[in-house]
Amino acid sequence: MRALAVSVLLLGFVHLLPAQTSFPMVTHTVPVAVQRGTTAEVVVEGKMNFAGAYKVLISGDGVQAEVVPPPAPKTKPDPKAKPTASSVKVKLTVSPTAPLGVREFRIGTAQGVSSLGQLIITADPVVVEAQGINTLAKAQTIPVPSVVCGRIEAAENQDFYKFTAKAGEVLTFEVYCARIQDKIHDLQKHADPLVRVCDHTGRELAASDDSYFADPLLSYKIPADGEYTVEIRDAVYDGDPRWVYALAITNQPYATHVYPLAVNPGQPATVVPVGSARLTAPRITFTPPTQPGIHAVPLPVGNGETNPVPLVVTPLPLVQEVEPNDAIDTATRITIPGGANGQIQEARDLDYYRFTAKKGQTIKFEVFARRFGTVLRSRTDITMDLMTADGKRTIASNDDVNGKDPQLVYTATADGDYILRLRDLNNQGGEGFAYFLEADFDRPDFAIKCDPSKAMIGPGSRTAWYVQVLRRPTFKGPVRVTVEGLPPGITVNPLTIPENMTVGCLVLTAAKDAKMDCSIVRVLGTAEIPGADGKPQATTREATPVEEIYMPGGGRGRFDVGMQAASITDPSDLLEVAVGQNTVSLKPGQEVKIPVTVKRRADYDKGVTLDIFLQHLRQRHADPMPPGVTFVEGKSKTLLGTKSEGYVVLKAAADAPECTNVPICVQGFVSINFVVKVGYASEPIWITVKK
Ligand SMILES: [Ca+2]
Ligand SMILES: [Ca+2]
Ligand SMILES: [Ca+2]
Ligand SMILES: [Ca+2]
Repeated sequence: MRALAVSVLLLGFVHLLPAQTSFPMVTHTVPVAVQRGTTAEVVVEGKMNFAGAYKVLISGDGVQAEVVPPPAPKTKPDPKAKPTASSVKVKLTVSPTAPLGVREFRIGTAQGVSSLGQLIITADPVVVEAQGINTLAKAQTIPVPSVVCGRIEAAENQDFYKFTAKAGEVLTFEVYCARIQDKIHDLQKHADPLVRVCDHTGRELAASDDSYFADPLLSYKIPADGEYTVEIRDAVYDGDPRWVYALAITNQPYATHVYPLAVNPGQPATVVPVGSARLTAPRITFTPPTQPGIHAVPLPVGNGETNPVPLVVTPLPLVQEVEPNDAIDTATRITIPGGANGQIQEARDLDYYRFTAKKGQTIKFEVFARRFGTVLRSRTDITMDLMTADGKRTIASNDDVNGKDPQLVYTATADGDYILRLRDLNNQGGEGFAYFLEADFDRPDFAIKCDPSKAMIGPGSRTAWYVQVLRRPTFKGPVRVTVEGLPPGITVNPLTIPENMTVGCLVLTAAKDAKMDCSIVRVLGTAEIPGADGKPQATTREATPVEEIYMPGGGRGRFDVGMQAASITDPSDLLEVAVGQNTVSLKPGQEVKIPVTVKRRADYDKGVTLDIFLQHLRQRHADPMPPGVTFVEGKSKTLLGTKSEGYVVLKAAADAPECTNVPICVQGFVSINFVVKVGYASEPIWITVKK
């Protein structure tokens, strides 16, 4: 069965399209890397329908991307048949100064903006895998430095590349493969690539399996002038035609990590690189970015620069751990607010820190080291214990909150000293086990997320986004949500998420005369937060878009991404979801029944399901109802099948608190497959509860 699926993909047949209209789903890009300073064409492949592709949205600066129109068909197309395409060619023009690394993109098509794709901007020339290089004897010759783009296209696939190198050269081999699959909507099985460097006889000299999470990376010093090979394959000899990779081979200085990991914004800093860069530059002095946060920054070495290296930029005053600090009486002192740079130098290294707190102060300790889905790839999995000053009692412990990084929040019960102990969970240590410990008062703050991460809306139609607020315990206020960068013709309702709610509903409406377009948008949350002087200050946070991931077996997974996008499409399956009333005023204990009518496009005759929640298989991803108001699914008619009339019943509990004009909407969902549903929203329904 799988072999059949493989051949269908390889031959580029267009899949049988379901009657329902889906956004196109990107699975992979060939080749998956483009050299900066060049113009190149890549083919973006995927599922569903890429017909009518007209625009490419790409993250970051320095890259222009456009759709290359397909050649005119050789035979005259059937005018009644819907045009279909399983791929789209994209032309990329990359400026010589474009930042290096992985970029996110989406394709705008007549059916909607696609799920997320990723490609890589490289410094070195791109080489494409040749056919039939699956044995050592048939290895493909490549230059150094270069970036080979290929794929682990089938089970048992091994790709061999040969190159010449000189004695003493230090080469670094880095694979981008697993990391460009995490955000892919429909790629249930992921690659676990490995690389092996061999001499010309095939004798293994060095190998790497997992370095950047599942992606391999190794540096190797060439022992003698001659020819060498590098092999890439899946760790268990699995394969899939969608498993594309970029294998970068460089003789330039490379740093996997630096110590210290955290630096102050815009202030010259000196770090020790880990990796081949150390051979040319035992220490590197540079000026970090001015924006606090997690960055990947190329560091100056000689006349050139390294690869982008992960760094934390923080305005907090920084100290470095002072070894030995493996016991309470040698603990490194930190002040709050402040931060400490440390590393787990060797197996079983313990790092003790001492701080002073006053009774009632709430302090947040957060470690930055290794976070899946970010550039932070320290080798350590830190676990953290908070203890009394004598070390006799453990007050709290934490291992993982953000990826493998721990976080602890503690309200001091007495004035005095406390101890914080960091160690590696697996009792390992060494180079690259660097971490940054942030210690700050738990300030009132919030983050927001937006689910889903994209919208496809026909003229005159609507869809909904659900915005989730994640409040620090010390922040109670309302958050006003706004959207920037919508394509002309799309509007959203005003939205303020009150202090007793965590989810808000944004209904995106396309005007009846809206023209087909798509754009990258930013969803922003603004709240009044006490500043350094204690006075309220308007503070804005940008929402993290949540990409829907199709999980093996049919679950709806979610993955944080960087690009939120909205699109105006051709008229889609549902033209309108009309509700009997757009304001609801309830007294506690009262119930209301709202009639719902869906208007289908003339040729759309498949099922429709109504919902107020964003949910899948009873797993609820968003509930925008005000507290005490419930959606009584048992009394509602939501399974419309091929009919068009239904209703939803809402009920305010006897103790429901009062609220004013909280927006919700009814969505008509059209199922594309076991996971994907396209939501068509009603206008906002404004709910008020009044005693
Ligand atoms: Ca691996
Ligand atoms: Ca240490
Ligand atoms: Ca230590
Ligand atoms: Ca951990």
